[in-house]
Amino acid sequence: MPLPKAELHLHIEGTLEPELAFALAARNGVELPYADTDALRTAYEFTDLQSFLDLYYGLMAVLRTEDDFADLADAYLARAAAQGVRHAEIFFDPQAHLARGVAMETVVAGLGRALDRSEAVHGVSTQLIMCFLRDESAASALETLETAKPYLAPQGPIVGVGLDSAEVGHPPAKFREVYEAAAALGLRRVAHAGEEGPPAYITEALDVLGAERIDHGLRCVEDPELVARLVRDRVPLTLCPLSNVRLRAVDVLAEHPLPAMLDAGLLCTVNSDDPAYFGGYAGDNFDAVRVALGLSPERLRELARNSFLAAFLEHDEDRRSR
Ligand code: ES4
Ligand code: ZN
Repeated sequence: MPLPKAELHLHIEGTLEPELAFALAARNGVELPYADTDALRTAYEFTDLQSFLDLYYGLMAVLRTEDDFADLADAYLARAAAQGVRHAEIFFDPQAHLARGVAMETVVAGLGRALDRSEAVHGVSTQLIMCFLRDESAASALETLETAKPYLAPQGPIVGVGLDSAEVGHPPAKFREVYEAAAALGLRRVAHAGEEGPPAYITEALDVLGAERIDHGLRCVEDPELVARLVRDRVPLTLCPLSNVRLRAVDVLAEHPLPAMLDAGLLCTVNSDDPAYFGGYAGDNFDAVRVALGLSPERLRELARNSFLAAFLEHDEDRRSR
């Protein structure tokens, strides 16, 4: 039995397996520039974040209808459930779909259909977090938030905002205004920072964007003062070990700083990021760090416990203190 866990760093578009990509391409009459699923998998030779993103955005061309988004999310939730995921906070990239002429309604209704049945069908509770593409303009992010208004909690499934895509050269402060607007709407706030970008981006995400959780945050280890702050303030980090290896943030998994980060008292969680591209889902990431880093059963339980502590779930203590 896999450890029960929450998945907090998962891009739904990154769960598009080659088999489903080809099935959706056929259904929608989209021509893919790969002969077959093997050829597509062979193309997964990333050298950094940008080379991955180029392939990732290209393959999204097959996602066109509400059914496509529902099938994508349902396939992910089934796989996640099989690996012990009981709660998933799922990212999506609305701008990547709007730019292709796919409406917000299509995306959210499709994802929402799968999410609505998830507890009953897969035993996985869910929330949706919309990410702004940091290599697009701040004005585009604001426009996207406006478009998403009918779909925000509590009426809709979107509980929070995030920030993703190409990090270096696009510091968090660029998105101050849209994060202020999101906070005013009662949305939760997270941001990718310190994946490829410097530790200063993590500090900025906390100070300027009010981020409650940092996605990746790996490069905090370069700044002891920042580590001390993250420990003191119990800021969760959503680490993605297999992603870090595939995108070369670390050379090999055995050199991942996760054990040192846990020893330092950081609230680390282990997640899958883009599992169809990086070689595994949440449980696969747990297994990989267990083997490569020799994590003890206590450490693995700590990681699983951290995932629920860091989730945007209502905790018993919250309820009692009301
Ligand atoms: C992403 Cl690994 C990663 N980093 C930044 N943005 C992303 N979007 C999807 N996967
Ligand atoms: Zn990510």
